[in-house]
Amino acid sequence: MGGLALGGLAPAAYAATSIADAATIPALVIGTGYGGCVAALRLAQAGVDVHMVEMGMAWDTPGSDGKVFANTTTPDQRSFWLRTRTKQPLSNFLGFPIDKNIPKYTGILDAEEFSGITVYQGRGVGGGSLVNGGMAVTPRRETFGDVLPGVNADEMYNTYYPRANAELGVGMIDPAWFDSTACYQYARVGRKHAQRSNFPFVFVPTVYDWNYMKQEAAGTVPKSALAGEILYGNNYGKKSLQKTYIPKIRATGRVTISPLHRVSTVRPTTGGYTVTIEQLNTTGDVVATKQVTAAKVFFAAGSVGTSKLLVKLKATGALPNLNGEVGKGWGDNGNVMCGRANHMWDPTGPLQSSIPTLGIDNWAAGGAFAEVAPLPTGIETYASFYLSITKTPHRAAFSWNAAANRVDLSWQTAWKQTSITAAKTIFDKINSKEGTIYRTDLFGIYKIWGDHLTYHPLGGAVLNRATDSYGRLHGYPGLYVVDGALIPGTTVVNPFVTITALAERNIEKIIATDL
Ligand code: FAE
Repeated sequence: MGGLALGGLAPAAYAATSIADAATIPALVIGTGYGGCVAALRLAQAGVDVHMVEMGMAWDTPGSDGKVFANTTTPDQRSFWLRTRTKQPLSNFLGFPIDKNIPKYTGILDAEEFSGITVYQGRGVGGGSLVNGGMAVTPRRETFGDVLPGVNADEMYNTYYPRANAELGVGMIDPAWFDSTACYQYARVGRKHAQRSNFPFVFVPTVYDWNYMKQEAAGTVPKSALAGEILYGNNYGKKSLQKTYIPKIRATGRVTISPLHRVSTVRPTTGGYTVTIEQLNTTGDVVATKQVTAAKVFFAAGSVGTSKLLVKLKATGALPNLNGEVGKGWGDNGNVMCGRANHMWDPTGPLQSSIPTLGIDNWAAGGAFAEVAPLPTGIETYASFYLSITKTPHRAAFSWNAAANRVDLSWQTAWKQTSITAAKTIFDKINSKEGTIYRTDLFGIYKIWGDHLTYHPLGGAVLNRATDSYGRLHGYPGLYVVDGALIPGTTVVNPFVTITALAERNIEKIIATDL
């Protein structure tokens, strides 16, 4: 399929189903993000019938404005998972709070609050691919030992990273267009400042359809990245899983998907596992409870979703033989955000593509990889804005809180100081060189650092600890982890390419040996 056609297509509709009570299925996949889609596609191609269960919505039907997804500048009920007020990562602008009331709805972005950290996650068929920035980065090979110690790097770099990049449709911006288009002025300013402080900068590959973006800039197609679409979904140009793995999954004819269904329990039974599934309505109420039997169950509910399920199931006696590593080794990929105030003669432009494409690599010297991020407000802000991924030793654990009937996370906000220190190795130097200062109006009043959140939850069921070296959970044959929970807290860069590549590696082995 050509880039134009792919970019212009609305997300492919597929036959969403509602799984029947008492169904018996060979393979059940919990969650429809990267790990879940890889597992479902490869199992189906190997001849196994699969059912995918997704707590979020299908996101294949336009709302009253004719669009499937809401715009970042005008959040509505579609924007957040069961909240009555938005919780935007950038909470303030010019010091003023910008959150607003919305109807409670099974919207697309979950801002899940734990003590000390808010974890942003996508909800819906396609998982995080629906809401993420599309930055599709393979870690430099020399850093791979920090990411997945114990995994053969040759195999990953020769086979599974290339496979993941090809399936996800990863591509690079045309550098000549980057240099000329108004919508990346903000990134060119970021590059200039990085260069003047002698930092190496890199173009970041993405899954955006670059031909489509060029046409957006030319005004010949409906705007998506150039209309600021990102956090609440992208209506046209981004190649989310809805445009890559999911159509392939559908084409196998062997996979059914139940949106608005949430797995609550998995317990052993003769011939496999009994899985309890709650069907939700769009205000989040449980409208039906179903029990199905699956020979094999693949946990792909994301780092947080999978960890929460496993910790609860171990503690409450459904899966008591899971080992003591379950819930451990969770990290935030060192995420921290900040803005810098530029001089009036250094405008970043009122039109900013929502897809970041430039990074400042100070990993080796300072433990920070910073992306030049947009502030797509539609007005000139004179601000440079950055998301940094940093080296941090801190790892938290999930635990079952019986009194409150929920899973807690032992993260401490103070741990972000390590990340701030690493990010400052870049931005203190740039500020000093440029004679500029940090913005203090984006995360509260007089608050420089966005240190309250992560977009990159990783770990909680770590490879070679809670599972064997291919994601088979210790203690329960036929139970697998296939998502970001396997990765012990960092991918050094943005995570989804690594999550996809690891899932490709593991499922290949599982199909060859377990089925
Ligand atoms: P994920 O994609 O989170 O999928 C898990 C799915 O399971 C979700 O759809 C859940 O709704 C569903 N689920 C959870 N619990 C249950 C349950 N009990 N029953 C049924 N379903 C359930 O997992 N990464 C990058 O590499 N580049 C970026 O530019 C980037 N930007 C991001 C921006 C934002 C705002 C966010 C939130 C994330 C971003 N990420 C980015 C992170 C990336 O999307 C994330 O690492 C992956 O989506 C994780 O993939 P998993 O397969 O682990």
